[in-house]
Amino acid sequence: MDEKERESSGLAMGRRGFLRAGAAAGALVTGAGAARAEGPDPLITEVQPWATGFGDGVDATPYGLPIQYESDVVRRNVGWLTADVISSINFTPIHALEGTITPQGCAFERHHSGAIEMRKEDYRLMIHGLVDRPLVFTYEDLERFPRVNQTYFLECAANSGMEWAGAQLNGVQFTQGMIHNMEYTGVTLRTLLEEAGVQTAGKWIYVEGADASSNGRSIPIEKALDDCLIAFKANGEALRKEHGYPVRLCVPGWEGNMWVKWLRRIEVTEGPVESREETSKYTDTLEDGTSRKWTWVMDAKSVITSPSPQMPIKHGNGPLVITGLAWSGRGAITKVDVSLDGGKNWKEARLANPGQPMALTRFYLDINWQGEEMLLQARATDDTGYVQPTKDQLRAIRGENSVYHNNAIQTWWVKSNGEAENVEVS
Ligand SMILES: Nc1nc2c(c(=O)[nH]1)N[C@H]1C(S)=C(S)[C@@H](COP(=O)(O)O)O[C@H]1N2
Ligand SMILES: [Mo]
Repeated sequence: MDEKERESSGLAMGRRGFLRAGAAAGALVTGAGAARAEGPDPLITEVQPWATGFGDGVDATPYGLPIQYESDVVRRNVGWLTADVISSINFTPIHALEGTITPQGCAFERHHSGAIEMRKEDYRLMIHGLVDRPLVFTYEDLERFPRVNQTYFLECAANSGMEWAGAQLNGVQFTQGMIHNMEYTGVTLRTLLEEAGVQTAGKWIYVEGADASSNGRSIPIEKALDDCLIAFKANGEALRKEHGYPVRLCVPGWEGNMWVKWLRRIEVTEGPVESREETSKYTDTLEDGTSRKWTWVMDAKSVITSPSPQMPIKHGNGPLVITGLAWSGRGAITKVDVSLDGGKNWKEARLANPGQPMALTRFYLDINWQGEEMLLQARATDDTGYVQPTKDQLRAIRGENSVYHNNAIQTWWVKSNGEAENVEVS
């Protein structure tokens, strides 16, 4: 192989060869690459400040925060949604996250009476009611039961609740961001219920938190004994205060409201308590004005996170990665279809990993974009065969006065300049 051949094959080791290879690769993909080809890139040819001295020592940040350049990837709230920030909600920046795990530091928060601060030492969990042995557990007690690790999404039933009547909020963070997905470590609720001995008359449990709101909810005993988790770690570390430190309940696939934080009491009961949170709230108003209760499961849903209003296309024509998230409270995601034309034609997206039950699934569709306008949609299918509905299909049953459980297909209108807008294609 002579010099020339080595250079063109990309094997040349000299600076000239490296520059040429870099420029060629860049030019293939982006406009910026083409500009680089015109002259030397000082980021490559000049010694940069970060290479002329030392970086931070190992103890500069004993517990690290994201680098300053990522400081816009944060939870955000919508001021007009609630009267104050104590009983309020904010939204996960799902437009800017990748993979499926939500870092606790930017996972949305929903509090009915604010996030409380409790020491582990002050934690008590009581199980009583229709049990053979009423019990109280300390945090240390919980640590001595066999542990499990499970990844689950938590979606607030009100997620997308502002979008019922039409396109409202301009960003996937706000339209679909009442969701997070974490790997929980804890003890199964079944283990603790068996320790207490559930009597045959016990058909429900009532769970409540230690905060002033208590956020009490009734859960059928079948679900309690099936897959609920008493969690004390998330993503490997202690739960953050805002997510229920030191202990929260996980109710996989079911609406976020049931995932009681700062869990303090589990009462085994004959029937449901019919608390505020399951009667005046978290019920679904139907087309005819009546309300449906006990709609616990979060049905299959998906959304494109990029491009989206907060993630415009900035790189011009050529390869474009379309990506998003899909999930189902009834099981695993088996398929996600993506439409570029508002639902007329569909292409099957690539799942980054096989769908896991009741956890987020990441999908991709890699296209060659030539600046054409698009009406981007994603449509999820789960392993029960259920297909995510259009807004019209959902409204035919639910009317427009619903708040909760809006799992309709979302549309982003991507313009030829790469900007995207929340629009409705019913
Ligand atoms: N004790 C208690 N648990 C609670 C709440 C609360 O206000 N108090 N809010 C519920 C609601 S409505 C939701 S959507 C989830 C939100 O969990 P997160 O704040 O970890 O995102 O917690 C639920 N558990
Ligand atoms: Mo919620």
